[in-house]
Amino acid sequence: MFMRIDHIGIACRNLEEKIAFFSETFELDVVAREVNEEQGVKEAMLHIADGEGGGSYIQLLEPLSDDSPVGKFLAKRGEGLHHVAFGVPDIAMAMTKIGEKGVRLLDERPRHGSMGSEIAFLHPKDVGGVLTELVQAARPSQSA
Ligand code: MC0
Repeated sequence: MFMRIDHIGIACRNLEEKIAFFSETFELDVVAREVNEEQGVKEAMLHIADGEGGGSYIQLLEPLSDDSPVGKFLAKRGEGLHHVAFGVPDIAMAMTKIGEKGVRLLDERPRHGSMGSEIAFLHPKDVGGVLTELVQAARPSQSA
């Protein structure tokens, strides 16, 4: 079901500072920046590698407000690893199959994610304490 790790999401208080650190330290290019109002984040994608079905990235996340998911996470746990996102070929099918196994889906239907992807989250309490995201990458013609 999982094709690859699409990205790991890292929560931070200052996006520009963290972009500078990760891009300089690990020699990674920023390939996308976005404000996602629905998710309450300002974010940047740093490219690591390309693989079957899409690339893999570090995603840096700064909250748009204190009561957003990332804002609450920062207040409770501080900066650090926020979620792990797995690439799937068909997100609707993956959601159905995983939901049938008793894992709580945090989204009833796929939502808009980075770079034209479709995303859905799984409850961290049902996945070993790790907030887990499913990602169906945009087809090349959609991501331009
Ligand atoms: C909360 N918990 C986490 C967690 N966030 N555990 C592991 N990793 C995380 N990131 C734990 C808390 O410590 C708490 O455990 C319990 O879950 C309930 O948390 P809460 O602080 O009371 O907050 P809730 O329940 O209101 O919300 C938590 C929940 C929420 C995960 C359901 O944040 C959510 O729906 N997240 C999905 C959307 C999201 O995160 N969007 C931002 C990234 P204890 O033991 O203390 O009870 S958007 C994104 O990434 C997009 C742009 C993309 O990839 O393209």
